[in-house]
Amino acid sequence: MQIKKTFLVLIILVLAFSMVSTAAVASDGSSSFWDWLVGLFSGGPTGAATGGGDVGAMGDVTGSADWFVTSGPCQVSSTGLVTVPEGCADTTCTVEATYASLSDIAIVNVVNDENTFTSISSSISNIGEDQTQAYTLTGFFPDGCAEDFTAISTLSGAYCTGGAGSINTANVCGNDDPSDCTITAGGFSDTIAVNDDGDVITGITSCPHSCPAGGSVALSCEYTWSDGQTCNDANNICFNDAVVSGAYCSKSGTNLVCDVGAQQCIIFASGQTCIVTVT
Ligand SMILES: [Ca+2]
Ligand SMILES: [Ca+2]
Ligand SMILES: [Ca+2]
Repeated sequence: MQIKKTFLVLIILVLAFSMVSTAAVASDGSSSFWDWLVGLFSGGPTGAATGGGDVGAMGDVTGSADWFVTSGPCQVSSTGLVTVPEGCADTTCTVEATYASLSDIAIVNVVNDENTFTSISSSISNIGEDQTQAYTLTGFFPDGCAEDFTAISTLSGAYCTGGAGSINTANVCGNDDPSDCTITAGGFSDTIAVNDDGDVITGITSCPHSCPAGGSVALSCEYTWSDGQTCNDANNICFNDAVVSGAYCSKSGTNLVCDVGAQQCIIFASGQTCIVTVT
């Protein structure tokens, strides 16, 4: 984006110096600004006026001098009015004035007038599980200027670690959408979504080994997933999904019931099966 920061610098440079031929009498030189301007031209060929004492030889030639900006973004008018366009960083300008055979320069410090950013934005908005990725974090000021806050950024979230430009995500068991990462700097935050990496159910584990004829056994089971992890996630819960088949086999609550006469019961869940021997 276009980056710029507002500067509101308006300076009127009053140019004065000692001139033996000047009849006009300037101010008494008591202000520091005036003293500075006197000092500005104190090395001039016509001799120096000094603060205090007799400054009757000084004249205001602001409107008569030629003004130039020799460095920096400033502009100066024919009457010594310095203006600065919007920008995004502290800087300096060099302003030069010449009058007759005299010249000197002034350094104008241009100070950034926007120091508080009001929003931040991460360079990435989502990331997969089990990834490491670089990011940048940009803070935006009300005038549209931007600044890089990557180095001071921190990360939080159940599956996120890192900060300062690097994000790491955990491998999250199951196929639920993992909770987001929050990236923070200067009291502002942005969200990085963590996406499931496409895990699918590949099997059932932890089924009951056996079931006593005429009795029952807890119908505990878990899914195994394509990334090798084992879990029941928030909405894929094996013992809830389980359908029981086989003669004299049934499901009662969270139990597998094996009536007398059953030889084996089969547990089906999400396309996977496990066989329970009746003893
Ligand atoms: Ca995974
Ligand atoms: Ca997953
Ligand atoms: Ca799920």
